[in-house]
Amino acid sequence: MESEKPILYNYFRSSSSWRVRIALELKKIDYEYKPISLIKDGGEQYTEDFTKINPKQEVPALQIDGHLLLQSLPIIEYLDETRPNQHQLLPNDAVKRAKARMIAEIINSGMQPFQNLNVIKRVAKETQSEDKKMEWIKFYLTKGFKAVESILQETCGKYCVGDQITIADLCLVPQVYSAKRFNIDMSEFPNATRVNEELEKIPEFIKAHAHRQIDTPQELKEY
Ligand SMILES: N[C@@H](CCC(=O)N[C@@H](CS)C(=O)NCC(=O)O)C(=O)O
Repeated sequence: MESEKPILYNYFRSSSSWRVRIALELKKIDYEYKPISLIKDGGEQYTEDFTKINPKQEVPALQIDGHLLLQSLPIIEYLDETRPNQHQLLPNDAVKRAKARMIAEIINSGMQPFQNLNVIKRVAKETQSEDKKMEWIKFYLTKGFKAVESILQETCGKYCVGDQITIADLCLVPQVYSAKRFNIDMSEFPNATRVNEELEKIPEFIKAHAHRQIDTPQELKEY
């Protein structure tokens, strides 16, 4: 295993980046934070240099152990497999592992893509309407949270799947933040709300929060 300090290319408010930041904290991995602004000058994700790092022009990307890894969920699984001694994020039990991945996947493929910056910009452009854009986001986030909530009814303990922090929790916290940002009424989702509140108390989750990063704008910054 190479000893160079890992580099995380990310953006403070990117929910996919945030998942990986939580994993790095839980795994006690010291890393270099390379901010890639998704808004500055039309978006640094589109620069030639960053496109060489991630041809899909998205954050996060993680340089670690001599490898460049893309896609938050495979990155988290890699960290879990290579650092199994700290906070195991995929449960040993096959059923619990499947349920944790199920929740993570609903958020990863069924919610985040619909609120992704380039997608919502296109919706606003095609419809010529900010209201239609907000309706679009609200529709998909509400649909996703309905599904997550019904699974949590069966799986949750202190956290999404029992009392162990799993990959599902790493996805839930940034997604709840996004939902609140887009004015989704979370009172419809009491389990997701309660689990999120529990997770938000954990020091590693606090450290990884969008409002505590080096590229967090001053007006949002919490110390
Ligand atoms: N499935 C990818 C999603 C990555 C992604 O969509 N990242 C967003 C921020 S959360 C992004 O970089 N968006 C740039 C854009 O929309 O232009 C992952 O989990 O890493």
